[in-house]
Amino acid sequence: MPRFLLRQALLPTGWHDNVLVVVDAAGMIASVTSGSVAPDATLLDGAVLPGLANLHSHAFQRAMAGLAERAGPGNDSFWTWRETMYRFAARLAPEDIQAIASQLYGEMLEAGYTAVAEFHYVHHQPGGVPYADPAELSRRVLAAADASGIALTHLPVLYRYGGFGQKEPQERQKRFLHTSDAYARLLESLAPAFRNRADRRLGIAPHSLRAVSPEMLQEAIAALNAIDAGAPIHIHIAEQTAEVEDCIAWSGKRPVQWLLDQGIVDQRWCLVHATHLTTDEIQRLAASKAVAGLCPTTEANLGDGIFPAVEYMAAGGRIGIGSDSHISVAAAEDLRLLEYGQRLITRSRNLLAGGADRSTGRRLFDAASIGGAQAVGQPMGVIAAGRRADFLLLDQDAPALAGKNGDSILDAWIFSSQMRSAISEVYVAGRRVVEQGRHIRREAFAADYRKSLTRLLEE
Ligand code: NGQ
Ligand code: ZN
Repeated sequence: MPRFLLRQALLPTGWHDNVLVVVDAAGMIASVTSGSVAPDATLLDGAVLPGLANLHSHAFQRAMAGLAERAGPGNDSFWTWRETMYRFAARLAPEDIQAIASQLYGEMLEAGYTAVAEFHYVHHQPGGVPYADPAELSRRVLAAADASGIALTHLPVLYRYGGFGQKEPQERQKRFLHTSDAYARLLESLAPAFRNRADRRLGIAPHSLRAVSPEMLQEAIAALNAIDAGAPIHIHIAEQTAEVEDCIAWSGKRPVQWLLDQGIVDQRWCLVHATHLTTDEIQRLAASKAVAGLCPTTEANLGDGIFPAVEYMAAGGRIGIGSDSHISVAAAEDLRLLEYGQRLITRSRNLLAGGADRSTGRRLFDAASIGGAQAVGQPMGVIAAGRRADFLLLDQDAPALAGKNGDSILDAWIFSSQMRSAISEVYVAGRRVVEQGRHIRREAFAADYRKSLTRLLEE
């Protein structure tokens, strides 16, 4: 069995030295023993963290990151960005989806993410006709994950309507749409690809309360439960104030309030964004044990607003982070911005540290690793027996980390390192996929990605 000796490692009980980790043939941790001597083990000579889960991704959007930063004729908003995004989504061919996702997943691994929840909603051909295999584009995403080595929670998206009250969808949304029956068939046809794989999980993602009816939401959950009754359920919610207003006009309730009132939200759920919350919603969401899926760099880029993280985390609310539109793919940067948003609105510091004399970086990292693992429904998030052997080795020589120990390493990595440069090696299920800061297939992915982008942006 592969054995690793971690010079300094963050375990559930804190930092330990010389940690021997024995990994089984499936890549799961069999045992963890600190204070070990093991000259024959593979030495990870520096500070080692558990891999993080990226709980929210729309892979194709990686290829349009940076293309929506030019002012339009009127007032630019989330909704004008969305039009640009729809035009871009309309042009993608299956090989583009695979090339973009492969490039992105390689970048995610370099950035410290060892798993991703892919909120996958481009399903059909341009115009809306399904591919010969209706799961064609899901299979492209699975292939990209396998090529990169990242663990994947695949969340095919259920999308049917263009707005609250079952408004008909727009022409540009046609590639996304399913009936309940077609959606259940999609899940069934994908399920075999997820059996007996510790690095894959199938879940569902009703796109938003705007895009599905209450009946369809129930039907989708029933279809998932027939396959895996504990599997993740993700939904976009309360990201923009216009959505909150439309939801009130439709139901008399705010989106998070409406969803919580259904009595179905529990640990399986990830409420993505959940930006706009009342005090009552904050308390109730925290008590539900669901994860709030925060995507600070995308939320900043799209002008969403600032999640009330201080109150929510003080109430015991669970969080995780996602890179969503991939305007930035850097775990440290999303964690940093989460804290900075709170600082900027309260004109105060170290707001998410969780108490006096505690490290802000440590609290952010612990919350995101544990909450992220819950949201993606994978055995990860801590270095412990029974979990997958996902490790991040921080670069001993990174100037930002010089002389740091224990939690100061996390504070320095999150607040003062240059993006992902401080991660030197990454392991998923005991397999090394990043060496000297570079994904092992970086060149091949970049070549295919360039080819796709050149063609896409030429048209
Ligand atoms: C998405 N993205 O599905 O890609 C959405 C925009 C929508 C974010 N919300 C579309 N960040 O919400 O309708
Ligand atoms: Zn999203």
